[in-house]
Amino acid sequence: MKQPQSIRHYDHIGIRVSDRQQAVAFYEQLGFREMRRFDKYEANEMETPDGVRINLIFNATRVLHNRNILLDEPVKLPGVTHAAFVVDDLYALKGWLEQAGITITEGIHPIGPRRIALFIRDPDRNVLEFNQLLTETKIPFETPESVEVYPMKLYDLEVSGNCYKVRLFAALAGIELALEPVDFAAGAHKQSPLIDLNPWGEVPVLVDGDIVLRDSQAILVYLARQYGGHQWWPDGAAQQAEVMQWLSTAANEIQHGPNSARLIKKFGLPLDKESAMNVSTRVLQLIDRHLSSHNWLALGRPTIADCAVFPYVAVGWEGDVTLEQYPAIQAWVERIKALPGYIAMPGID
Ligand SMILES: N[C@@H](CCC(=O)N[C@@H](CS)C(=O)NCC(=O)O)C(=O)O
Repeated sequence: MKQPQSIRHYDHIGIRVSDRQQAVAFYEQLGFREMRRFDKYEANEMETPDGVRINLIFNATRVLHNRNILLDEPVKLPGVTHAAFVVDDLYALKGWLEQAGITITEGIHPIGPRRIALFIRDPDRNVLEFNQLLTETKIPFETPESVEVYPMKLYDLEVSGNCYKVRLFAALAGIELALEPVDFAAGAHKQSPLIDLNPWGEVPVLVDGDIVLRDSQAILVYLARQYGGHQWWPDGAAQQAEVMQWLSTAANEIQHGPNSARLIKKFGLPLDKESAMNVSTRVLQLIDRHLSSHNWLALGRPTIADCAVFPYVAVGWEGDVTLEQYPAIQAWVERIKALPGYIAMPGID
């Protein structure tokens, strides 16, 4: 159906506050002037010299603990959470806010390629965002010291299929990772600093700025969602669940089947070989049946589901779990190896 009218731009943003005097004084500090009062609506209208308007609505109850109920509570309620204003020079604003004693709740950082942003709160904890828009010739966030750029780091073990899942996906999706080899033989994964990052004492561990993640499946989800794009981690609930089924298979049957069999044969771990072989047979039969009518594990295209399941299936021969009986799996292995960006690991060519 055709839209009745095009929406041209914002007229104003309504901000509910609990203390009229305090709120008006705060927004005046930021350069808004009260232009109109709407007493019937317990509201006013304030405007900057550039014509940016807000309406303050004066009927808010003061919230205990000074929290913003849309942003600070663990249960997230729907609603418009904040206003974002454009300024010419965010660093000048930052300097002014510091002088004025207004707390900056989030310092200057890029949000996407289009803008850098900082956040403050008004006396009612309403969130205000300020943006400086970036153009191709003007990229101020590259220089200031206040913005730290972290290389993403993967604590890695070359012969680990779990680490390889992450390396493989990053290579296929063109995501840059700084590999940090872990001295497994010396038990580095059980000691500081790694044990502080992952109390499980396992690799892989991914560090992206202040985000620290263990578990290869979780890392795949994070990388795909954050950096990989829709191809690898879809938006729809049903599609995400379809991928998740296979991530669970990787963490369960593949872990206790081909992975365990390899740990026993190649690394001498005291696990139950018979159980590992039985689990392997069952899961490989299921996967082979699925792949006899599908090119990929989920969604009809390569996803992180393939990256999660592939390593220990393809390297299972090191634990006597071979693919001779599974022609559809063999063909899928070849399809994965033919993907652009594919990388190998020891035991898989
Ligand atoms: N669920 C974890 C398992 C990780 C895991 O078992 N990593 C092995 C190397 S492949 C490890 O670090 N083992 C050390 C240990 O168990 O002591 C994942 O998927 O990343």
